[in-house]
Amino acid sequence: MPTAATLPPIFLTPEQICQFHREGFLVVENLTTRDDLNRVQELLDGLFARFKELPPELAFDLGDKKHHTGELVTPQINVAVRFELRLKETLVFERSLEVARQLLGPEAAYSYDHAIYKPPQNGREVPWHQDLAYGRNQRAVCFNANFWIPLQDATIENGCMQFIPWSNQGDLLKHRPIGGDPAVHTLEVDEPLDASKAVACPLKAGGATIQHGKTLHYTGPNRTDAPRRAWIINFGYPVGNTWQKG
Ligand SMILES: O=C(O)CCC(=O)C(=O)O
Repeated sequence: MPTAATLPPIFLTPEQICQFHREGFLVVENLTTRDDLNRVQELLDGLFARFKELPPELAFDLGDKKHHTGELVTPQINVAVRFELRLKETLVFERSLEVARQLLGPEAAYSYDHAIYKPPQNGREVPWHQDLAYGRNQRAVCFNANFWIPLQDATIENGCMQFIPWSNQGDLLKHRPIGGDPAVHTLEVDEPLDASKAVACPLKAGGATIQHGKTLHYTGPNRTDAPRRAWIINFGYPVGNTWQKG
């Protein structure tokens, strides 16, 4: 894996930029270094260690009812940079912003972020959904790029990202909380879905997948004995007056 000294500059090709806008996702390698991922993990581990002290509307379980007693299945911290500003000083943040500007335009800027940890053998998928269904910054989400950055290699076994190509070109589908349970935060598509064209994107640590706000995506359960950690940063392009910089 490259070091900060050997990391190549990232210039997306016109084909990569077109693929992102046409098919709704892109895989990039060598976005950052092992040392930088270690730093991100150190900062995020610090936040997960004080999960219960964070505001409950921002730190909750994605794999069960939003709030419950007992072990967390898929803990998530939203807007992690609000609690750990040093995340914005990492190389991966800087280089993701550069890539977002190549995809969206020079005014693209940080919009929000979240961190999702899947504990070993967590037994729970994140079902098919479109981020736009969550409704935050709805207009802006049409002009955004969501960087999913695994902190270790991402595999089908530990829950890498999977996408349905071209789904970004279709409609926003009907969603509901998993199982129709209003105590659950996590949404699932609530209409027939043909997942036979899904593309799984295993990824070496240091890379990222990037998806559009309407692209259907999914991650499987973590079936390994090691945690699967990911930091997700969303960059948006200011459109109209509904968009707020994070
Ligand atoms: O990290 C995961 O397992 C799920 C990520 C995801 O679905 C998202 O960022 O929208």
